[in-house]
Amino acid sequence: RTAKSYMACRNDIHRHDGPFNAVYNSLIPADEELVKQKQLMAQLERLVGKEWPHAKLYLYGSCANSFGFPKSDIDVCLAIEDDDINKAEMLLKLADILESDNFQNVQALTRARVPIVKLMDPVTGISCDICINNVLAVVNTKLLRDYSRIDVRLRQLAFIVKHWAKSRRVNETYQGTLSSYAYVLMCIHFLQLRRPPILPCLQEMEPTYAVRVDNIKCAYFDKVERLGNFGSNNRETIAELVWGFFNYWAYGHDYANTVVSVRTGSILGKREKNWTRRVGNDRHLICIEDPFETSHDLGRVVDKFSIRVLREEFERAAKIMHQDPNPCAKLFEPY
Ligand code: 3AT
Ligand code: MG
Repeated sequence: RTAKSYMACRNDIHRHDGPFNAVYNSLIPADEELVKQKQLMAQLERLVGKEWPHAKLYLYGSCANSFGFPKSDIDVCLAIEDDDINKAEMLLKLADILESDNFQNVQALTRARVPIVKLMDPVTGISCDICINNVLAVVNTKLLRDYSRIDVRLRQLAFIVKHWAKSRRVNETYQGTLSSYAYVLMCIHFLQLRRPPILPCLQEMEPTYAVRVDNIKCAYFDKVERLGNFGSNNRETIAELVWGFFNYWAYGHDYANTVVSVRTGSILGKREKNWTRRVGNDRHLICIEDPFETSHDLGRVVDKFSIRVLREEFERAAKIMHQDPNPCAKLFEPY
């Protein structure tokens, strides 16, 4: 393509804002769902409080980070400050309590990587996973939610990327593709690097929120309402950003040498993180640094087969954004 036709296609991209906005609006959960979630949480708090008066319940994941789709399962963390708890025993006890309270499909998965109790609430129809002391997830949920409050374009972009990833089946960590959490971090990072930026780097600012979790210091500026219209000098619209996002991951990202880092709002070298070679099953073929657990690469689930699948899907999406007269229809075509 000539530079001229490329620019023409970029300038013309705005006509897809309407369809992308329609997709976004169709994906936001209704308020009644939040009401039901609160109702279920109150019920769980009552039951847990009877047995463990010092325990606290927190929502985490997509039901609380503002990037959740309608009818998603909810993730709950039971936090208890007690050094000698036995998680497995506690989960089994919790499962007993829930079962006696008429919850359905109650199941304690004590040997999972993150041990949980699963349940279904027949009153609200909501399914729920409860884990114990996964407090880092509660904190990273808050970070994502705080970023989403700064500029609506993050939520729009992330919903569209998540919807694309689910439609194209590249949101399956068991198959070596990326988690929703990883995709949202990729979107935040992308918006931090726009010029002018659409999002700031909250962890590089004077902290107004600080907690220590599992010996990791988690601190950042969380008074985002004070930022005003941070991104307003950047006028890019949703269609342009979707275009730019897929273009970056298809053709712009240096997979061999770099790491995307929301923590620093920049691109780091794999070398400085010591992520240059495979260690065990961690291959670092696409590197996304966890904002708090900085030794953790969210791309570590990706292997040499799934990296190809992923990159082909990024290229497919970029081509559709460049060429297709109706990208919204094609982009989300089921795999
Ligand atoms: P879905 O809408 O369910 O796809 P989600 O945001 O609930 O999206 P996940 O189910 O992937 O995302 O994860 C639930 C939460 O668990 C999100 C994040 O707070 C935490 N989490 C997930 N994966 C990781 C990880 N690898 N490291 C740290 N925290 C993680
Ligand atoms: Mg989830």
